[in-house]
Amino acid sequence: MPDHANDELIRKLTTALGKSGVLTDPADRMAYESDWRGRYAGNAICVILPRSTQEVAQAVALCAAAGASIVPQGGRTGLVGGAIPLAGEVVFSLERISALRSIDPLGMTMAVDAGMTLGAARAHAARHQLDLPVLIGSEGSAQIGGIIATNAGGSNVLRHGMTRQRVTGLEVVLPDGRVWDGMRPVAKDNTGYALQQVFIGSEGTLGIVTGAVLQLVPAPKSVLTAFCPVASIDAALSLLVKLRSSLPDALVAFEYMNAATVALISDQRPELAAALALPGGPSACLLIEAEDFTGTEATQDRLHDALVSGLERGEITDALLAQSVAQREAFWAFREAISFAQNGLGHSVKNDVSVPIGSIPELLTRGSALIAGICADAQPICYGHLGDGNIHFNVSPASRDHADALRACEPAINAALADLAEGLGGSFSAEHGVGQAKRDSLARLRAGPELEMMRRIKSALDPQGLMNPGKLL
Ligand code: 2HG
Ligand code: ZN
Repeated sequence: MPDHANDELIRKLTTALGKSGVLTDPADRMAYESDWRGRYAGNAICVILPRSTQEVAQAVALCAAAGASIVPQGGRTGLVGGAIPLAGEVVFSLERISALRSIDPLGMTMAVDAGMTLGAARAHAARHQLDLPVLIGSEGSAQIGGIIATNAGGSNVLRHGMTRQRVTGLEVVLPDGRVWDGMRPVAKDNTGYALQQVFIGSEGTLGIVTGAVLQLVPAPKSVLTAFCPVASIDAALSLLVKLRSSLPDALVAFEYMNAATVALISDQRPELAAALALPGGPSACLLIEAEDFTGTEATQDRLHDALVSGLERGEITDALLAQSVAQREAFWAFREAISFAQNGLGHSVKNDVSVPIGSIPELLTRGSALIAGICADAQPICYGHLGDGNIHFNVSPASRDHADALRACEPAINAALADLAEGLGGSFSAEHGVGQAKRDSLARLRAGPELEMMRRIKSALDPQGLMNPGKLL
């Protein structure tokens, strides 16, 4: 848009939201214009901080009238640049719309504003012995609107599903500024197209989620957590099968880290490795979690027995069982440190793929061979949610000195891994979405009816193409 049109839009937005609701100074905008990895950065016309759904609606209507593009933004914890402006958009930060609207302990639902953090929502639920079971390391920053717009996954998907499964109702500001109130706190609503599902995972390209009704679950009485060096990926899968049958409703997390990942953390965060006192050199490891609802020793005994037989069969070489909350936190701190630790090597390549669980060994072997053929000084940092078939097939340089070489190989690595995952019947983006990072894979691998349907939905709901341009499609 020409400068005078931008100025006019800023003036109108300021009249609607007040001076403190519109950030125009580059220094104030900066934090909203890039992601935490320093990978994506852009320039917005301005960043707005509306205080209510009505203010969002008013601001969207003003942008639509001016033909200005909009980037909805949550906690900026994403990995594909989906919430970061490119150039000349208005960033809508939802951070000031963060109240608890209501909680219904009997119906086990809560209605929240989209800008509430996931951590705050879980804390509200916990006061009623309930939980919002979305387990991601960034829960302190990630916002409800963001986890809905990206259909966040996490470490307990094998038990509780993706964010999609948690949403019973939504409130969305549509691209023309109208508000769709679909805040229904009921599990059953069989009235035609499940419209809320269209917005979940749409990455801000169809509207702005301003509120949600979320289905909660009873909070467990306690959580049992184990950390185990594992002999091989086949051994890990065989243990998974045993755990699923001995803890059918209790197994919530089955996380895998290859040996290079464990070595990376031991190197970059020695204090976290020391807290675990892992025996021997770095080997692949599992982080296993089960929930107990009985208040007896029964679940613990079953987990214990399954791990002992895993040890006897040689599937795992050790088993550390958390004896305290602090120890459990130490296990998870090690696991959640991986994303940041990769940054320490100067450049990281992210490929968040899923395949049917039985194909994981093939994925790892063939993927590693492909990477070795493309970039000599790269190391596969493979870890993730083995229990649901989702591996973060990431790649780091062998050392900081090789960061530029890896950067040059990134497109070829991404294409090879995306093709491999899709060829094995999986997805080139299991939980992180498409954003800016994976648009070429979407265009290449989902061409035909799938992409056409997406484009038609996009143009039906956002005919002006104002919502989050340059992302997803
Ligand atoms: C995780 O599981 C997140 O830790 C981030 O999905 C993965 O940084 C990554 O690639
Ligand atoms: Zn993940």
